[in-house]
Amino acid sequence: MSVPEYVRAFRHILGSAGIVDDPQRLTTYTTDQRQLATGSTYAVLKPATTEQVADIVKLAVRLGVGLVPQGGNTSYCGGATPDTTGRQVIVSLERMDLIREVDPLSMSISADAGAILKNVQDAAASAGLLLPLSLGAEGSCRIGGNIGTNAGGLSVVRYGMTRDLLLGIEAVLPDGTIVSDMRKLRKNNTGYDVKQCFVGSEGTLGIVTGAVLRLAPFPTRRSTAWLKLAQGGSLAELLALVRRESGELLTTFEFMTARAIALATAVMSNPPSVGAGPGGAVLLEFASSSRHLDLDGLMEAVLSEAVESDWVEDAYVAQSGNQRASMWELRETIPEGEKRWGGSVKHDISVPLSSIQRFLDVAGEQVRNYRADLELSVYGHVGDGNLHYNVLVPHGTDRIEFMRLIEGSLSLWLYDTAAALGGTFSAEHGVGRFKRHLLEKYGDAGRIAAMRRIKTAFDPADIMNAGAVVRPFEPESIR
Ligand code: FAD
Ligand code: 2HG
Ligand code: ZN
Repeated sequence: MSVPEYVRAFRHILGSAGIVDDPQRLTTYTTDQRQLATGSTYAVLKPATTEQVADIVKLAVRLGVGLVPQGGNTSYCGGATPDTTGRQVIVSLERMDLIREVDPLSMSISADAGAILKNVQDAAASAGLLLPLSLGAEGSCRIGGNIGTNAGGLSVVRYGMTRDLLLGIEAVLPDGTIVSDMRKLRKNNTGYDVKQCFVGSEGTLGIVTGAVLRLAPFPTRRSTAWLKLAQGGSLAELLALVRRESGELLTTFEFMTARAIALATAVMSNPPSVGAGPGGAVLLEFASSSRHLDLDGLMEAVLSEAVESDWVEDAYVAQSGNQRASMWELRETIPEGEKRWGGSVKHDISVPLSSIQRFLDVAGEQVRNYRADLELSVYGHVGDGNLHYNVLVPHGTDRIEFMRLIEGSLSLWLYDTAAALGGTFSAEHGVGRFKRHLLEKYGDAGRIAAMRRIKTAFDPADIMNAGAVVRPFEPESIR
């Protein structure tokens, strides 16, 4: 069959509103958000219902067409971008964006997989509840993409990652079978937890079409502080102190170096003048739905203990909603600041909390030994042991060439250091197409074999997002 015949066959299922084949309109879907990879496709399919998803998957199997699920296309590892063969077709969930139900007593929300995260948060908030998944891309990423990458973000320290919030799922398997398990149950020990297979699978095991997510009471009170860290203070010990004294009220513990902060303030119209100490800065937040807790009093007590311990030089507690918002804006603008600087080579490192300081010390030494003039933008969700250890592209240097150079040398030193400390090369951004070689290099052989068995069981023909994460076994090697 020719390309126009494929397009006609998909249009027959989806109608004209359900397919984009105008080459000009395809480009926003075929390049990843960091503009590192441009794939090729002749169509973007936009189903409007789960049944349509099942029908296009069945047709794709019959025609031998590869499918690449896409949500908001905000991910970092090229998993939502087709390859360059021109044989894969994108399945965008953007027309499936309904909030299906908010159930305040069960504290759950169900939504189509194409719903934008911010819209799901807002729907929960209007019922007085919190969807505790929060990230800088929340205005454009979609629930299916959050599940696909097991997104983390800014309140994992309290609420966990997407995996921890998922109660139920609806998904289409690579042969067109619909898995319909949109239950709101906290307890359901009835065999394998199939929904978890889709979490972090980056579109390789099927297409998620709906999800039920766990909600939390909406925090009516928050206390937000900015801590300037002293030289030589221990981040892990500071975090342990804060955790111990704040109980379950801690929602955010975000670390930033002065350089990362400067990148953000350079692009903000009205940046707060909070700054960093010699050890960097921490954005700390406590939140509670209770009207009876004195969060600011607790924050003051915790901060004075931290200052006494010599880990913190100075600290400010936000005195208004505006002050809080601008502290948050500063943190969330760092990725944009890096972009406007001219880009960075990103390392989404995770190490056990007890090794954070060791990682920072060894990695800092490695960067200095590699090239003393390199600048770093280091920040991240230290409450979860996750550092974004990014190397800025020097001005006047070609971004892609620099990235290739660093990724073939310094990046491997950094990943070796993380691995030696029991850490990983991808904390929250996934594997996608860009980090497959790292999975092969650093992944446990048995674990990779198990992943390939799962992939083979779900998708032996490699219809779903071929080229991302792992390959299935060849049929003869399964036995
Ligand atoms: P996409 O990029 O469209 O897709 C991601 C992967 O999921 C792809 O492999 C795709 O094939 C698959 N997929 C998409 N939809 C489906 C579906 N319906 N069914 C099956 N598979 C699917 N990430 C974090 O974890 N924490 C952060 O703090 C964070 N901050 C960010 C800040 C900024 C400014 C930006 C640009 C990104 C940030 N990210 C962060 C990364 C990104 O936002 C997340 O990975 C997000 O979860 C991706 O969602 P998406 O809808 O854009 O997915
Ligand atoms: C964040 O924490 C995101 O802001 C982006 O995960 C990280 O751009 C990055 O390196
Ligand atoms: Zn992050």
